[in-house]
Amino acid sequence: MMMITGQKPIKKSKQGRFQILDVVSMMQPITKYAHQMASSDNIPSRVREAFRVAEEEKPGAAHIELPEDIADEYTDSRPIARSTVRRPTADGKSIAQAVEAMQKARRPVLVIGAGANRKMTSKMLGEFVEKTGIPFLTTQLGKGVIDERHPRFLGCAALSSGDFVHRAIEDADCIVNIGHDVIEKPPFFMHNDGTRDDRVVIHVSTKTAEVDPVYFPHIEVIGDIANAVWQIKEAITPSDKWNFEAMLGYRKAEIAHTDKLAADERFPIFPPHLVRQVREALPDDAIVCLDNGVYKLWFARGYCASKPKTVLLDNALASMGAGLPSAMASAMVYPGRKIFAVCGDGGFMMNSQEMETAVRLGLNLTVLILNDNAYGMIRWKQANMGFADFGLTYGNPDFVKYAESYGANGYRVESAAHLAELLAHCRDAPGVHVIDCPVDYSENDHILNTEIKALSLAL
Ligand SMILES: Cc1ncc(C[n+]2csc(CCOP(=O)(O)OP(=O)(O)O)c2C)c(N)n1
Repeated sequence: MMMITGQKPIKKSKQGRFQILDVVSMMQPITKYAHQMASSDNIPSRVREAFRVAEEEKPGAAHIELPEDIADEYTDSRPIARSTVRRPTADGKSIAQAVEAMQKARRPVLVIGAGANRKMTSKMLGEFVEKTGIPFLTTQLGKGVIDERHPRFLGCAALSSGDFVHRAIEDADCIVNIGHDVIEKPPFFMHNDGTRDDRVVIHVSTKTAEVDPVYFPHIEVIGDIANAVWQIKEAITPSDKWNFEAMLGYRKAEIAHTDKLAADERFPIFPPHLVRQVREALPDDAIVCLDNGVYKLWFARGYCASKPKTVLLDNALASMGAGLPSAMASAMVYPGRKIFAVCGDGGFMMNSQEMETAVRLGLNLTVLILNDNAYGMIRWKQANMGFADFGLTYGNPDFVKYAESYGANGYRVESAAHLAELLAHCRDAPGVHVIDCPVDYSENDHILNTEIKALSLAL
């Protein structure tokens, strides 16, 4: 993302410090590049630089501040064209080390993270799994990089620990961590506390690993990730000593557990059932844009993504309020695809005024609000920490009338069957739709904190 903001004149100010804030310093910690233009002659080089930094791995936001007086200057400088850049490829010796470690292992596994969520990497990883049969799991930001209907898919690491997928990782003796990004909640922890840990960890990324007490990989394959995966795939010979039975067994148990929950048609709607319904209502290339709340865990675990970047979610700062804006951006970039934002009532209300923009721009999208009249995620956390339920409930507007007041369409779910009808209707009808869906969160704590851990541990 490239952002340009204005500023009062910097050379001479008639109004003293009025309305002047150091925006560049404010942007610095949250962008890859933040710069104030102090001379129009430098605009082409600074703009070119901002794009270079924003686009280079890992891509991110860049900010330029353009003060009024600089914007008003004349310059002979001309735009600077982009160069053609190829990312360096991984060195052959590191590829050989990785291949040797994987071939020696009995139970290798692939962990697919944020940095692997790129078109060519997705293709290469698909080919790699086809050739080797090595199972894979993803972080939240790696969701959909390989079709999750694949029989070698082990699950998405959405909870911090104790899930079926974590048991599968514990079973591995060689973890190939592809596109690891430290901003994500780690899907596994290495031990540096005397606990025996014989697992070999291979880090495949564009950058060397940032070492911390729970991550200090043994082998690093550094370079373009898609190319590295391709090189490893070409060099590796599948081993007849590999045994994935236990790992796949954990996944089988997870599917059985989720299937049972997803069949529950109670009203207010049960979150695992809602996830199932959304999946069934949407085509493969639909984009689900999650806000941040406890339902994100249900979606990350249970929504079967079959294509890359079809589940947009934030596993870093996880700011509430992102669901509707990311759905709007998706609808603008992909007008031909079905776009669904999934928000909590709390997160939706943080940016709900953007419905005006969505309606004005004529976007086609649906917002599904999971309504519990509370900050459900924090309720769950407080319950788990043994605190009294305090300060987390509130009243909401009438979401149907609220949507209508913006010129959007509003609906309220009255049963599980009605939810299915509404999802199908909103998928097929143009315009902005808002579905107010009462949810039953009463079992979040028990299932996510206790039941899953107990079931996976018993295997
Ligand atoms: C801007 C922001 N403020 C606070 C938080 C901390 N936080 C995470 S989830 C959550 C509650 C979300 O409530 P809601 O959107 O209603 O979803 P629910 O968990 O109830 O499904 C809060 C307060 C955050 N992630 N972002």
